[in-house]
Amino acid sequence: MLTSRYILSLTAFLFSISLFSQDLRVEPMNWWIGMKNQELQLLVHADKVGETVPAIKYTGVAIKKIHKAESSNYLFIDLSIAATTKPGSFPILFKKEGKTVFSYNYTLQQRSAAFSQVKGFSSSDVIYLVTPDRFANGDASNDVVSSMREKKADRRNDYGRHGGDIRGMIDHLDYIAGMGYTAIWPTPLLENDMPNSSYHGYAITDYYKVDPRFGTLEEYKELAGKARQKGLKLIFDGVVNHTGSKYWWMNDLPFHDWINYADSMRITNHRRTVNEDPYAATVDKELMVRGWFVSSMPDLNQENPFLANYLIQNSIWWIETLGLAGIRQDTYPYSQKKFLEQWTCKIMKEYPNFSIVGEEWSTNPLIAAYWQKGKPNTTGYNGCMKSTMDFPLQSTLVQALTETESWDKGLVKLYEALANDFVYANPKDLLIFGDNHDMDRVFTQLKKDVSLLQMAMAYLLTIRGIPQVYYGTEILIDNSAKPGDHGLIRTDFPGGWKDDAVNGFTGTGLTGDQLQVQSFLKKLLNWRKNKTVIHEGNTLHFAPIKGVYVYFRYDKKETVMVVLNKNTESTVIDTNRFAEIMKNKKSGTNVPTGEEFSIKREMTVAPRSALIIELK
Ligand SMILES: [Ca+2]
Ligand SMILES: [Ca+2]
Repeated sequence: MLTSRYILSLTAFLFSISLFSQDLRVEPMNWWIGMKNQELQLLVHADKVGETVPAIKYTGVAIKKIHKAESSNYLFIDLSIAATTKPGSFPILFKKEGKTVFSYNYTLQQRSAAFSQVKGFSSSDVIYLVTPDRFANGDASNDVVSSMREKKADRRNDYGRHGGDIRGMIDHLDYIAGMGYTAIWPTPLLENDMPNSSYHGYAITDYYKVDPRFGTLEEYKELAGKARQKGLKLIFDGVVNHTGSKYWWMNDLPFHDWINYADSMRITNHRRTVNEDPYAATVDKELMVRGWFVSSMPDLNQENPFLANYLIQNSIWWIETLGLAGIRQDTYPYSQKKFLEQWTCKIMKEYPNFSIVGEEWSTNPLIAAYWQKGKPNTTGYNGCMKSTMDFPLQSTLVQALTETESWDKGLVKLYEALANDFVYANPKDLLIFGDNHDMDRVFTQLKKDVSLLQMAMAYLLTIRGIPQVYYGTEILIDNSAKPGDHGLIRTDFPGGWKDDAVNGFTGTGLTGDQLQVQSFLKKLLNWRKNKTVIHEGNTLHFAPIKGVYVYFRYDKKETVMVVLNKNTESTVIDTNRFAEIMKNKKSGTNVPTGEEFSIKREMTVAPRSALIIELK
């Protein structure tokens, strides 16, 4: 029989559970002292928390303002955190009629001095882009998480989860660093609790949670730390334009205008040029930035100042938590411009050496140039993003290598594309690539021609810009069986799963072609690491003639000559034409082979090849 005292204490215990352990959410969950911006806005979510009054007693921390939302289940609290505040924890008490209804233990840590000065990615880097679900399965125990909406892992389904994870990336950092890459960009690792196709990561359902099928926050921190030790910069794939439709707040929005077209979903018109177009109609501009990317991804209204703060602070939280070197921002032109200015500039103010690259999928250099910091724009957009993606060069490179040569086709297109550099504020900060996770594998685009692939890679690794290579390009992963199929584009890296017969990491079972391209890239990537002439040097190029395109990268110390011969037979070139740059250079080193040779007037270039020569 229960004693009355026991009943009393049990009641008190249950009461305290109901008060303190309810689903109380405070975001950001923690913060730092020593940030340049000493203001912080907390989002608080709990049942009727909007009817409470928060209180904090901690020296240096003051509540400046409390904002109620339209939903009574939210509060937004503006804090100021003085520079002199000591690191530590304190309770935030939420009181109603004098009684504490909720309590949250908030922690302020000292900001990392090293992270605040972190050097972003630049033209001295080569980025390895990885789709984590498809790279390596380092922990089979997280393949299926029963509480998640997508119940199965199924490697036979191109659009299912295959089980790759953070542990798999950690396990293969030595391979990535050994190949000569200096940065790694995993596609998003945050929770995507969606009923299907959750593997790709772009339908985030909690901005503060690592998807448990990829691992834990501790593992993400371990990845960041170990990558840093191995000289690999970590890039975060950010998605601030939209979330997944199963985002936790979707059933209880703080404000009606938190989401665009919250009542009657409309899909964006994808007419991205409205951002630049001086004649664009308002109706088209509105639909472009407010329409949903797809019906399962609600569009965020970044004009709501609380949402804007939430997204900016979230990005800073991840940079400071992981010591990130950069952010790749998804669907960049779909966000509201004023927000993009705030988001980029506030991040760059906290981390002056950081790098951000935005995805603007346009093959028009005028559109790509528009978003780069330093570009004067008539529409008044003035963001702080240093890099933009060179989709124009990507499509031109493939055309240049696959078209039959003529006056206006083939290599001349590549030559003329580079002439467009005059529109960019800073061409060397463009992200250049042969493919990425959203388009056919470059090997497929180049019709599975190994020689053309090597020429494409030689070009990307010697021309201006920040090269990015999609995982598995080095072992000729292709999707030629189903062009355009995103699931197959993001195919499993062989050797990433325990029982794989072929192993791209060790070389077991690779074909001669695969081994050759892997070793060619390894050589070139490692050579490029310390070549400031490639990172920062000048460029001089000569109009292509008869299927041969010659360009030079040079600075005060060095000159590198690159010859792309597209012909299917060996071709003789007359080096007298390049006298203005070659001057009296008498010999050179063939970079991929290491072979030394003397420069003669006539130079024979092997069929379908790239010759990269350090001139002496
Ligand atoms: Ca796994
Ligand atoms: Ca939008």
